[in-house]
Amino acid sequence: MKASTWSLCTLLCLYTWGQSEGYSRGPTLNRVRRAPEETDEDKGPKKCSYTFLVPEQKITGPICASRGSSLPDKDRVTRMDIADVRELLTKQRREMDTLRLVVDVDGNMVNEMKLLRKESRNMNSRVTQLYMQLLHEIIRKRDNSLELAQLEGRILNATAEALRLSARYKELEARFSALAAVVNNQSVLIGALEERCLQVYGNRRHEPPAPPLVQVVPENIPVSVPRLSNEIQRDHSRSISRERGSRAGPAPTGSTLDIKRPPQGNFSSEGPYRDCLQAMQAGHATSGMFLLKPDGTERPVQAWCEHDMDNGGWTVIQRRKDGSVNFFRNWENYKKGFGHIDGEHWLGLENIYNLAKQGDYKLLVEMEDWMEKKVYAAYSSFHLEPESESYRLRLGTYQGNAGDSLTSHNGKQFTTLDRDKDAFSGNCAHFHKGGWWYNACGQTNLNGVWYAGGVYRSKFQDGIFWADYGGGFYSMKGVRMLIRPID
Ligand SMILES: [Ca+2]
Repeated sequence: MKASTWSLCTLLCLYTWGQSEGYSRGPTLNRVRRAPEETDEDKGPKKCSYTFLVPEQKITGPICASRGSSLPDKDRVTRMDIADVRELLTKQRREMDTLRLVVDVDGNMVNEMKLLRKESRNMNSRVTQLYMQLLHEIIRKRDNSLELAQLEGRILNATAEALRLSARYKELEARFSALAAVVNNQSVLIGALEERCLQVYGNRRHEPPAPPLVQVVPENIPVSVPRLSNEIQRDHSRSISRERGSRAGPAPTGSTLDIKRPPQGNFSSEGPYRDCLQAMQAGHATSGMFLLKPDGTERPVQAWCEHDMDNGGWTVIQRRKDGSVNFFRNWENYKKGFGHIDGEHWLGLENIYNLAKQGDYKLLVEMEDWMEKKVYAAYSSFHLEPESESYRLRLGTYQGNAGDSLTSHNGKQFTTLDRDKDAFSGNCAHFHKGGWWYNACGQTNLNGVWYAGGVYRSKFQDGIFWADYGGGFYSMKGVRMLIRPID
């Protein structure tokens, strides 16, 4: 802008100076005007002209114009110049406006650019976030696949272990069979040696042949191989064990069922009832001792009623649990009953006969091995024939998981040491150490000797055995025989 002003000023000065020199050198502004002709004629034919090229500059400041006692030509030139300059100014103002507009537009564009940049930054951060999520997801999946692989490894290990245990179990089973065979052989050997001894020392007396042994390795083997033990829990049982060596056999115990025992704990003084089902129906829902008086009998009998299983109403007719009662007894004892109602006992053949003849009864045999596994054998019907028939056993069909070892005794009479009703040439009660419905002699005797530990070693199978569960040389830890009217 200053440059433009300066140019104009220079122009005006030069013009003024040209006038003052009398156009001696004939300076002319070719754009503006020429000097009057009379002046040119005065000067003669010699003419000289200058051309000033004024750059087009924007003029915004004041324009220097000389006034005063100037010539009319000078005034005219100046006015025209001013008009030119104004036009120039207007033009430049327009340009300025245009530029301002451009600047405004540029400003908007800048703002837009800023917004776009901001948006871009947001997008970038969002993309980064998504990328991190993706990365995290990939890592997580990789971890999952690692865990899956570990789990698969564990399953494979467990399977291998199971196979190994299965093989081990089979091996132990084979060893058990071998040991059982050894036990059998040893029993036979002991018998032979004993016989030899008697022959040598001339002490031999007449001895009835032993009954055949039942199977030693049954279908059902108790959960694990139990320890081999011949320990008998109670002293009186040990005396039986000692007496086993003598050929005469032990004398049976004489005491009968302890009915005079003072009532305690679970004893109910109400009743008597015809059986435990009636006691339960009379409102006694708790298991315990009750007085029962079966139809047609004169004296009540104490019995244990089991109400905590299978709808209740069960009458216990026999129980073994700890070897506290000797079961090697005579006919009279087995007829009347013996033992303790809240512990080991035999309810008595006459009582059982009287109870079961009242209606249709069923029998349940509960057994527990030395691994505390419980099994059972149920018979759809049960009753005994009268004493004149030696309380012959009458059973229905079997159902259960212990195996059916009692059906072979069905229809057999009861045998005790002093009353031989079995099909064997000798007395089964003598070999099996307890009264039972023997055949010759049979697959089970739940009134035998209570041996601790399960497997026992004896010349005869005189434990509490159930051949289909554990075999003839496995003595059960616990047994209960219960009867109940059929629903
Ligand atoms: Ca016999």
